[in-house]
Amino acid sequence: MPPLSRPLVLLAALLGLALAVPTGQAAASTVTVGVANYAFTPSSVQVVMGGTVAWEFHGDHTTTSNQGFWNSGERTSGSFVHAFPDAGNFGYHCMMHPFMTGMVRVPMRAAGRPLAGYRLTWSVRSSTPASLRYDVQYKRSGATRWTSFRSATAQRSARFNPARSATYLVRARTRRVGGGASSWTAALHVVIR
Ligand SMILES: [Cu+2]
Repeated sequence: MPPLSRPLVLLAALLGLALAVPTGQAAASTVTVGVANYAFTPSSVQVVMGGTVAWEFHGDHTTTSNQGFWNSGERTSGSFVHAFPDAGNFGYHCMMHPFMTGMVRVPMRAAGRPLAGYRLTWSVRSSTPASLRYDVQYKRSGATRWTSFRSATAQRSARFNPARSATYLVRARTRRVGGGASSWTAALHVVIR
C-alpha cells in the first residue's frame, strides 16, 4: 500500500465508524435472539414495524408473549419466527422458566416537518384485525400528563399537527381486544412550528 493512502484508509475507517453508530442503533428488520443457558440473548431487541424476530432454540424453552401476542410452545432446537407489524414494547418470557424474560421494542414512526406537521404511523398492517386495537398518546415536552390522541382505534396512522408550537412526545401501544396491551413505545420527539 502506498504510504499516502494510509491516512485515507484511517479516515475512511473513522467515517465508517461514525456512520455505523447511528445505523447500529437504528431498528433492524430482522433480529435473532438466542435461547440457551436459561437466557434470551440479547434480552432486549429493537425491530422496525414489519420486522421479524427469530428465536433460535438450544435447550428446552418457550418464547411466550406476556400479553398473548405469540407463543412458540415448547421447543428444544430450530427457530421460531414472529413478525411485528405493530408498534409497542412487547415483553415475553419462557413458560418453563419464568425468570427468563425478554423484550421486543417496535418504535412508531413520524414523517413530516415542523411547519407542516407529521404523519404518525403505529402499524404497517394493510388492515387491522378485529382482535387488535391501538392507543396513541402525546404531550408537550416538559408536561407531566399524557393526552390521548387515539384510544382503542383501528386506525394505523394519522396526521399530527397541533396548533401550538412546541416539541411534542408521542407514544403508542398495541392491545388485544379482551386481552392485555403491550407496554408503550419509547417516546418519539416531534417539533411543531
Ligand atoms: Cu426456559
